[in-house]
Amino acid sequence: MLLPNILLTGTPGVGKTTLGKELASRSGLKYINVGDLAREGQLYDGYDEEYECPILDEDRVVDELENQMSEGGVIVDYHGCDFFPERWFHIVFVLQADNSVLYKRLEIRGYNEKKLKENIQCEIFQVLYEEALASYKEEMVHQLPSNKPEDLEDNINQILKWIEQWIKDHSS
Ligand code: DAT
Repeated sequence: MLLPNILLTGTPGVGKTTLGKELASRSGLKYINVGDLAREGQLYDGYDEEYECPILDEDRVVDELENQMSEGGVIVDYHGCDFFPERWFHIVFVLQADNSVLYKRLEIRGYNEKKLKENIQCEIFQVLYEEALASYKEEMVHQLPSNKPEDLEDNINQILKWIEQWIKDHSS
């Protein structure tokens, strides 16, 4: 059976992991968190002194994922999307949260003032939405509100329906 690949993107803290894991458990698709994958495989290329974090080795991440992506049925979660091959994904969701909501979530995570400010600005300027629009066909890119538990439930149900329809459309 053919299964679709789904990209979940958006500013850190918008709820990609929460949605991705729940969606995986309810759809049977496989969930991959690119941040975790990079950490486990040390898929890094240097260290960013300004942002105090390792720099993702995007080519190695792509190589690492290629086989699974060509099989299908993968949900990918990452706060970036311009380095994945466009052909990998059948749909792209950009999660979005209100500033005050996002601020609280990132504060709880212990982000420092600089990192908090940068991420809130990233959300205000819809950086990930713009990146998704620049990287994928416009009709594939969908924004999802991700402020409250009801949003999560709505998003899951909506995506489950989309998956079901995609599978029907691609079975012959
Ligand atoms: P991300 O993976 O985008 O960094 P996350 O899934 O770790 O985000 O979520 C960050 C926090 O927000 C976490 O404590 C769970 C909470 N959260 C996520 N989606 C939510 C929603 N729809 N309603 C309420 N809280 C949510």
